[in-house]
Amino acid sequence: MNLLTALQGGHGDAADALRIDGRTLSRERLLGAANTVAARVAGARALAVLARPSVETVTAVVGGLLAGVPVVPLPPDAGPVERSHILRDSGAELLAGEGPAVKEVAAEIIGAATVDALPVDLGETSAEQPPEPAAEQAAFVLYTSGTTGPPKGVILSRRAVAADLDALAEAWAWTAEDTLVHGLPLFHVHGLVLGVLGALRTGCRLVHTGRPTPAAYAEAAGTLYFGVPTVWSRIAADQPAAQALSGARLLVSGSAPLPVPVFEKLTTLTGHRPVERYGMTETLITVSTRAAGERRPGSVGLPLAGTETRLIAEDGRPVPADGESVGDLQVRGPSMFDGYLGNPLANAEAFTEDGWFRTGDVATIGPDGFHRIVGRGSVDVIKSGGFKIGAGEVEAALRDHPAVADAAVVGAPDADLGQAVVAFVIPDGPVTGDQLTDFVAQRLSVHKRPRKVVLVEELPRNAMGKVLKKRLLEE
Ligand code: MCA
Ligand code: AMP
Repeated sequence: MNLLTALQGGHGDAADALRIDGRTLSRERLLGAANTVAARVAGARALAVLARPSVETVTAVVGGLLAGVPVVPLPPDAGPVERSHILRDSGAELLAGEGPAVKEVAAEIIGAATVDALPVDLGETSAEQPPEPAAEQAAFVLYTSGTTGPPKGVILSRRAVAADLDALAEAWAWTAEDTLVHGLPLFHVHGLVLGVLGALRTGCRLVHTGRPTPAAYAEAAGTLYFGVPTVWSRIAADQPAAQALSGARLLVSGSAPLPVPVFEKLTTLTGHRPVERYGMTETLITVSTRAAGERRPGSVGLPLAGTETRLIAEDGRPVPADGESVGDLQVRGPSMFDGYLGNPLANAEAFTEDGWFRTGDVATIGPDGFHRIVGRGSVDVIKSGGFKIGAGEVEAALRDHPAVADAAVVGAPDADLGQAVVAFVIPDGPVTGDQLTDFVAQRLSVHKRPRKVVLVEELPRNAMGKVLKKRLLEE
């Protein structure tokens, strides 16, 4: 099984087969430069990649995949706490990417976790391609937040990635004729696995806009567009940008719920009913509406080919597929991950005894098989702008500040971001909300920063001492 079929298979090529934040690369040039990366990383335990949206990042990722070395994307804005956790936990020995940037980052983190900088040089090329690694080998270790503790490394095999991309290609009629456009970060499933490997497997052109602004999407003249709901909501609010997408073939939303009014506004302005799909870092994309099927607002549609889903009640009994009864959504199929890296406890909790993955999402399934995601089981997992943020991780960062006695973090409803991170903090000395926001932005990633900090004298707690987050949300 070849993973990057279109890259290696000699499909039609063009000088601008890939356009990433304004710079272009043919597939031939990408393969040649990636071969040189592959030769340098062969045998490494893991390859970290500084995941800025750039041609160097894509080359580094492809180099790791060609060599069969698990690729660990590092969020480019991750602060020292998050960076050193990812590097140490993954065991990455090398950090690849744009020359000056990787050298700078590698120099900074020495001490906390040691990695050697591997600057990508697009001027270098090699025709020597390593043999295709086994399908069971890990393609990626992607870090994702849970309810508590630091982010966990999700091991995704080459087989799982290939299976998911093929199922999506079928669901969305995605072919080499498409031009895929998006501006999503290259350190998550959405932007990297679907948004980059999808293009290298189907052979379609790729335009990465750098940032996912309405103007950049409008200018890109694509056929297939990916976005998180925040991106679609900003496009729906920008009439000329939305109308410029009317010539596209398919608009796809995912990573968080697409609000029904945004679905409807997009339909009016673009003439397209968006496809909505559902997935997780651990499972890849598992449920989607179809290019050639009904696209229903508020629904993520049907399981992809090969994937099975079920709803389970709190008492463990099956929940009927009547479109109204809610249950915990469990999934299994060919795109599942191979466990959390070095985390047997989390692995044991993640799967049922009979091998189904507990998504943590609450859903309904209709008699027609259509799935509706109605929420998450835990208030401690926040989705803001499509990013998953663990309340516990932000709380721990806040408690590291000398003027913080305690903190509780919630996801408050937000018209732009879906949910916004809001922190309730008991101060232990003079401090402002802005200072605490900057403190988190610098230690973790910028998107994990609280958008609002409320200084309080105490936090509401139950008899067990647990913070009553639902009460905080009501406030
Ligand atoms: C602001 N900035 C700061 C601070 N405040 N920097 C440092 N300290 C601060 N206190 C800067 C940022 O660096 C950034 O700069 C700029 O302000 C804007 O940042 P921000 O406000 O965070 O941007 P936003 O407008 O809120 O972002 C919206 C977004 C973003 C673009 C939609 O949320 C996004 O990219 N979301 C995609 C998430 C995603 O891909 N999720 C997929 C997960 P500068 O502009 O210079 O950078 S995978 C998944 O969920 C599953 C599998 C699935 O189903 O897909
Ligand atoms: P991540 O860990 O970043 O991969 O995020 C996975 C989570 O995103 C899922 O468990 C859901 O809560 C959420 N999610 C992804 N797609 C959708 C969608 N279309 N509708 C509702 N929630 C979604």
